[in-house]
Amino acid sequence: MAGFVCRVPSAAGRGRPAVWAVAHANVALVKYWGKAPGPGHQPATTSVSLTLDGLTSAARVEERPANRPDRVAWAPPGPVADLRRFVEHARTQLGIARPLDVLVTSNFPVAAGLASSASAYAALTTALAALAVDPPSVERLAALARHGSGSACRSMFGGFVQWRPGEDARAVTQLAAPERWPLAVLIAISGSGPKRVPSREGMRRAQETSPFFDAWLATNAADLAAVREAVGSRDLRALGTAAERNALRMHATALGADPPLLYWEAATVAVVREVWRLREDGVPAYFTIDAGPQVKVLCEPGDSQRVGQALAGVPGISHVLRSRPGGAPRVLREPPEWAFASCPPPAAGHGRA
Ligand code: 2P0
Repeated sequence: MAGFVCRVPSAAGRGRPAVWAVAHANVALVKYWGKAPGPGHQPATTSVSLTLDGLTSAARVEERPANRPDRVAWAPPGPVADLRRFVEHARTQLGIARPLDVLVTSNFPVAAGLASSASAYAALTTALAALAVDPPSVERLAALARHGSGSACRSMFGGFVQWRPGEDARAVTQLAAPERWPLAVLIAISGSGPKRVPSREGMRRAQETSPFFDAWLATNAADLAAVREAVGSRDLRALGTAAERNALRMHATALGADPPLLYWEAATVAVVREVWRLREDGVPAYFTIDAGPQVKVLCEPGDSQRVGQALAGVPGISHVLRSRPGGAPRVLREPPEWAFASCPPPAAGHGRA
């Protein structure tokens, strides 16, 4: 795939090089789980996430000659209907006249509960904005990214990010920059196959059928306040306690759905117990789980070696990814090195614990 930075004739007869952008995944500490009516994945509640360094998607966009159709693709290949719809919507919003050639890829397992749609649509939004005649503010781009996937709006910022319902310019805001709190985030991988039920479907089913969903909505404000305060004071115990509580309540709505949703595998529960055992041994480590079997664990950087080894030793865990608070999306003039291969390896800096 060498020669990615190729040129096509522009309307003015000059070539415009392809644009690449990269964006990171995020993990929610107060989950987005349930939608409000309205276009572009409006959330039912306010969520807070942490952008994850090294879990990265890259998007390449290039203008095509005027008489050609859009060409959109995932690498490795995946369903493109949503991607195509998003590109059409974004082109209108950004005033891009020409047809586009779009390729999106990630350096971590897609559709396995690691929020690859968030980083993918954030990277794509950033790349498309680079083609806009009058590039909008990052707040407006976050509102646009939300049309691809709700959680993508949070990946438009680095560090701790809050997303609240509504269309106003402050709906998505950064609570703290990544360098303000250098936490370690370890991700225990227990299987990289596709999720049994995609998060969009799981969210819908829980909202429409779970008797626990109203309680989930009612507890959002308290969890949000606790997480915001913990981020402000860099209190890992307070942050972790609230994040665990919020994750388990989200999964309680899933268990109560009809038909029920159980995203956990045996290894998921074993990691949760290992995290609790570490705490009993005096190591402050806290978990959260999204719509998949993987467990993400927050701890102090100085404890990450010990925590990583403990997680890697849990039966059913194949490997442990290491991350930390990550930054905002970036535009590149050439592809990141890992995106040259069609099945990219994990990013540099991610090893097995
Ligand atoms: C979150 N998740 O806050 C929650 C926790 C999954 C569990 O955001 O339908 O892929 O595209 O808006 O963004 C995953 O949901 O859903 C998600 P859509 P999305 O991270």
